[in-house]
Formats: sequence, structure tokens, C-alpha cells
Amino acid sequence: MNPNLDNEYPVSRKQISFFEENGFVFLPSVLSPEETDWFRGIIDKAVDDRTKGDNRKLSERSPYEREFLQCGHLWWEYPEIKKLTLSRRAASIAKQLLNGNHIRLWHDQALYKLPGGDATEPHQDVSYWPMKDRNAGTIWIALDEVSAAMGAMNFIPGTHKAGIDGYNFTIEDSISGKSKILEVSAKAVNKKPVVYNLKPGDATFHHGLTVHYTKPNATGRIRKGMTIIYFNDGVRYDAKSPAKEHFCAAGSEDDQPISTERTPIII
Ligand SMILES: O=C(O)CCC(=O)C(=O)O
Repeated sequence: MNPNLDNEYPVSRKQISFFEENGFVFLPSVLSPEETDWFRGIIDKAVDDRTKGDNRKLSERSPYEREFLQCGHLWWEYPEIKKLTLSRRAASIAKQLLNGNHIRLWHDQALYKLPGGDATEPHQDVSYWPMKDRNAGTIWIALDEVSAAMGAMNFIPGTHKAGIDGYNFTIEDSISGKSKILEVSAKAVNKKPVVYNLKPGDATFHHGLTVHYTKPNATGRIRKGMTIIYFNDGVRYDAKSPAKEHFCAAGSEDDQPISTERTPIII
């Protein structure tokens, strides 16, 4: 199979309003079952390739590594994965939800949570991105069944517009139990988290400011997610960000739009 993802995925008015209100949205069947099988095969191989030789048990890994196998910037190395990462179909979702004139890639990453893998700690993605403007978000595509018990994503509604600032809550603080992000979120929005069971090919899209996390993978199966992160063309580089060294933004100047070879316009 050679999937053709040149079409746009139509996001309904209702889904757009839901996203604006809550900071995340469920998107059924972004990939067909056949496309999902094809990409899962390719991405499984890339993850194997990137992690081969690392036979450490979960207990021998760092707390962050126990959350998931994280294999990023796959599109740069694997032409077949580039078809998905730079696809019009997936980027059209970002365009409709982030409402930009053009959408740039930030980066992709496969996130495979091993059986028994730890919870993904609560965080806001913008903490890791040196962006002055916050018009950015992530599509999280299930490459296989992904249930809450396997570590599906939990989103806290409305946290993307509650004035919570990502730079104040680092992943290290979260892992060591020092982050106050859940308490701050509870005070700011007082909403229960929402979690979706995803079928292969289903996806969610979340805003870079939306607080999210997962439970541990309590099953014997690997939780397989492929993510692509986008931002609106025109988003400015923040040289004061704790994430200022991010190599996707290498060469960017403070307060100027991010536009590097790693961040092409897709749509
Ligand atoms: O897959 C996970 O466990 C976490 C993913 C995540 O935090 C993200 O895509 O922003």
C-alpha cells in the first residue's frame, strides 16, 4: 500500500466549537484501518531501529524513560513516515482548529508506552517549546487500540484558556511530585479530566496550553501513539524561554517568526 493523504480532513463546526471551549477534541478515523496498519508497520520498525540495543528493563530506566519510548523527528530520517508527518490530511486538522493562514511543522514523535509503563505526568506542551505565541497543538493518532487502561490521554477541559503558564511547571517537577499543575488546574477550571478510548486510526488534537496526562499502562500490550506537533506560521521565537535551545528553532531570532528547515509550512 502507498497511502495517499493529500485530502483534507473535514472538522465540523461542532468539533471546532468543542475545541475552542475545551482545548482538545476527538477526531474519528483520521486514518483508515488499512492506512493505520501500514503506518503502524513502518513506525514499529522505526521505533525498533531507534531503540535497538537498549535492553534495559523498565526498572533500570530513568523516571522519564519509564513513561514511554520517545522517538522524535522521524520524518527527517524515514521517507514513509514523512508522508504522514507532512500530510495535508493531518495538517488540515491543525489549520481548521488553530485557525492559522498557514501551518508549520514543529516535530513528530512516536510515543510507545510499554506494558507496565509509568503514567505520563501532567503538563502543558508549551513548556518545551520556545514560542512567544501559543498557537500550537498536537495531533495524537492511535496506531492500535488505545484504552484508558493502556494510558490513553486525559485532558483537563478549559485549561488552555485559564491563564496557566507552562513555563512554571517543568516535567522534572512533575516527575518528582513537586508540580502544582493539577492543583492550579483544579482551582482554575474545576472540571473532571476527559479520556477517550481510541480505535486504530482515531485521533485527538490538543492545544499546547491544555493540561494533560495519562495513567500507567496497566495492560500487557504496548500503547502505540504517533504524534505530530504544529504551529501557526508567524509564531515568534522566545529567546528567554527555558526551551530556547530547542533544535527545531535553531538560528531563530528573538521575537521573530520561527521559520527553519525543521519547521516547513505544510498547508
Ligand atoms: O503519549 C503520551 O503519553 C503523552 C503525549 C503527550 O503528552 C503529548 O503528545 O503532548
